[in-house]
Amino acid sequence: MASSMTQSTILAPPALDELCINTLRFLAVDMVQKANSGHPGLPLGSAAMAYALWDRSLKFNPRDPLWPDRDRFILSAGHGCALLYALLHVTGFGVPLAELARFRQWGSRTPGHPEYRQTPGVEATTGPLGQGLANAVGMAIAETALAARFNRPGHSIVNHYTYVLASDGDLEEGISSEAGSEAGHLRLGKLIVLYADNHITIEGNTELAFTEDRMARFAAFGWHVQRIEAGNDINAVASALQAAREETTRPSLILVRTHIGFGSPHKQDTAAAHGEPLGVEEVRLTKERLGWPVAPPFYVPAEALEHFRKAIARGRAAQAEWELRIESFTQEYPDLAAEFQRVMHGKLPPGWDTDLPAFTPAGGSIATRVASGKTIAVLASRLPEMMGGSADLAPSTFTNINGAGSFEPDNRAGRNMHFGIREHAMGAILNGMVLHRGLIPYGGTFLVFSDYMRPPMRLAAMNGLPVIYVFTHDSIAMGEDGPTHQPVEQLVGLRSIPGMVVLRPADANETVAAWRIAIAREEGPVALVLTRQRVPVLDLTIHPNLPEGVPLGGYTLADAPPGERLDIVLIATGSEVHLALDARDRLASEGVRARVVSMPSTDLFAMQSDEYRNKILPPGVPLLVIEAGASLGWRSYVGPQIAVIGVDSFGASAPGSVVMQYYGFTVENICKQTHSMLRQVKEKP
Ligand SMILES: Cc1ncc(C[n+]2csc(CCOP(=O)(O)OP(=O)(O)O)c2C)c(N)n1
Repeated sequence: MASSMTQSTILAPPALDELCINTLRFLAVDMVQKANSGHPGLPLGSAAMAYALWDRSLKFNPRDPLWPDRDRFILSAGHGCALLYALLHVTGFGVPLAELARFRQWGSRTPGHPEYRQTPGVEATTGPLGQGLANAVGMAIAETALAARFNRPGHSIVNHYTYVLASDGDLEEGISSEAGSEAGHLRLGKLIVLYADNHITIEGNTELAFTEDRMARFAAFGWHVQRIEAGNDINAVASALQAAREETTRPSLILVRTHIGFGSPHKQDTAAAHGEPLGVEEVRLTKERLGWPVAPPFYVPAEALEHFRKAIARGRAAQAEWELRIESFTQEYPDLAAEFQRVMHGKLPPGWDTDLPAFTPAGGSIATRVASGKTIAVLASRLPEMMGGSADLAPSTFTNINGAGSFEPDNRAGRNMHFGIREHAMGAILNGMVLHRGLIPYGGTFLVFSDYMRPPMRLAAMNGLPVIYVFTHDSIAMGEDGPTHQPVEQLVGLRSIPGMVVLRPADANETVAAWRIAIAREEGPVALVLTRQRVPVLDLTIHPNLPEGVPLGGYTLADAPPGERLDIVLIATGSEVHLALDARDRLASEGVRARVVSMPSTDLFAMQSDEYRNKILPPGVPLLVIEAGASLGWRSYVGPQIAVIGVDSFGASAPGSVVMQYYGFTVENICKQTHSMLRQVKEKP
């Protein structure tokens, strides 16, 4: 009797575990089969290790997916999302079975790749390989920084792990090296990556293109690395996860040998399992092989569901325990606790933007990058949640918060990030910091190198993440470094990203206004585009409407004399606004009545009412745009009757003022173009 009891207690758990793992496998298989598209291979191969994590260690509450101290789980291999949706369903998130049956259909909570805010429990949009892994680095940075800021002896209110499930593609992408190197350097001990080493990508075996020693690579980055040969051995995975958590000073990579399409008689270990349904017959054979009923589809055995749903009680208990901790923290540190709640809710403190710097012409010309640095200094003194830096260009981008220290392994309270020369990872890390919540992150580089971080900027915009980019050296006027460093097509490129607000301020005062917009924006990213060279300061006594004008995207800075007919509107952005003002004066002496519209943000201008836009750009009045960037796009912002002085070729190496002159950015040329436009208008019947 005693021995049979012992036997059943030994046998019962693995049998239940197997049942649970197969539930996940076949939910995913059935989802892909029903949708007739998707990726069954990764879920079949990785279900066991994902189960080991979710069942044995992941701290989450399906009934409150956004509870602040939950562990974060990022499926970096977003194409395998059928596995994630299956996990979310069985553990009791708001993803009912009917939604699994609507995988990849219009309006479902189960889109083709995980999308932030579309599915409860999805922490980050993933799919572009490598992004999720780098997002996780940002989340782990946020956890570490917030723990340093808020935890007190005996009060640990920020204390969670960031877990990633990554694939070969994630590790092949260069961003994984950038982010891996940064994470190793920063000693992010609470970042744990499970790597599904299944030897297969789309074109076939990884031997075709991916042969380096991945463990050695991550060890060289400063990671703790472990290998598991049997990917379905959940005890081995659980032990490795335990060892990873016990390693507190290095991030962990656990290489798990898995088999893509596990259990499929004809597709396991082949690329055919990767990205297409198994097929009705192969689904049947796979189910039979793993001892699963062929019908019905979307079968969830009651015992498995009951076991999975224990996650709800577990999660509630974990959250309740944390809430008790918060309570006692609040009693002992009421101000700090209120501050914690404020930053985690993304609320700005009262008075954060009062008395921001105001610049006067008497102070002399000043580069907008320098004005930005001065603005950061004031904002950061009021917003301790501001944390940012640059991709090794801080002395040029003026992104440092003076006196705030560097965020480094020996100074977790530092607020200046050193991203290294890793723009791509910087962009994705910034996304992860926003996704975590509790911080206002920003990152800077030269505008021309924004190209290196375009994929994460696109995701920031797609997901409405309020990341702030500080892009300096914003035109050919940056000069001597030549065409490799002179941005041309970047402005229009950034403006073409839906949801991105691009602001190119004309002077120091517009820069302050631009930062105010950037900090206040909750709906998505803002790119601040700033000059390297000094530009005159617009006098607020002459242009009192400047602070209210910038948030409208475009506004009249200098008008034709009141009551007189308007001949032309000169629209300029950034440093070219000053040329436009000078040209307006010259044109006045030549009998031409010109209005100058400063348009720091075409995006914000496009959001204004027709009435406002028609007031600023009266229909029928010719428009001349002056912007040292590609002319493409202007017509769509401001209408048909338009000419552009722009840059539609690459730049050249020479002092900035000389380059600008050769490319036509002179008062003379603006006047010449104006007269030529007006002649054409007159000649038209
Ligand atoms: C940046 C990027 N490039 C290309 C793709 C297209 N893609 C999707 S999955 C995949 C390769 C999948 O191989 P692996 O990462 O090993 O996943 P598995 O085959 O194990 O499912 C590729 C190239 C992508 N999603 N993201």
